[in-house]
Amino acid sequence: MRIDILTIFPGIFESPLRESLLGKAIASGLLDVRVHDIRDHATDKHRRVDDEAYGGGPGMVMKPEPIFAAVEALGPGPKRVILLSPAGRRLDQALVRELAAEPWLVLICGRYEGVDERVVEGLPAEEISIGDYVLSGGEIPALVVLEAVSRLVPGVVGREESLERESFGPEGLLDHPHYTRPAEFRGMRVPEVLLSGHHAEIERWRRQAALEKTRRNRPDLLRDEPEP
Ligand code: 9D3
Repeated sequence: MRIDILTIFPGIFESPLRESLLGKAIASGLLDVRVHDIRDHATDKHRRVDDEAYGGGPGMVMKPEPIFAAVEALGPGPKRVILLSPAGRRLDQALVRELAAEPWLVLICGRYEGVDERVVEGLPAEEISIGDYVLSGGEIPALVVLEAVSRLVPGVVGREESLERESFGPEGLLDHPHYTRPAEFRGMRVPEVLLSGHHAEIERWRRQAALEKTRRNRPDLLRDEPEP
């Protein structure tokens, strides 16, 4: 799978693309990730990528020309172009699955107050948000999309983990609590049933504990309505 990232801060991507699972997937050729500096496609001598907002107001807006030029420089081919934007459709695992089935993604990272709307309209680009909180730009969201999507590319994640890749936990519950040695740490005991070797009882305990954690942390997952 090919993923091109367009940004005015290419340095942000250096270590995340080098380290860990993502680094290995890129080194092994499973993922072809390329980072491009939008500023390289500015045409004026000051290499400007932003300008004042029509209609006034505080904050600058990213100009459309360098972004169009950066996308067009990628060459022909079937691309799904995404603008990371706080005004986008919220990312969830269903959307991640959809994106992972594409051969070629282009992720455009906005900065400043936003990006000229003709990027959305004319490229065209679909807007995706990673959640309802305010960040300073689309770079970290692009890394979130990249990491979530790459885990679903065959071969990126090992066989054992890939068994649980499909759903967001069984029946849409949060994961059960996990423990490792020692059996007692600072007075806190590992639940005895987990030490018992009684697999049916362990399964029952885990399901109950997952249900309680979901009720406490994410009661919205237990209602049978779709997400708002
Ligand atoms: C005053 C209105 N703000 C929108 C909520 C302005 C604004 C805030 C943050 C404009 C741009 C940004 C930068 N954020 C992103 O580019 C971004 C983002 C985010 O802030 N939260 C969640 N997902 C994303 S994806 C891109």
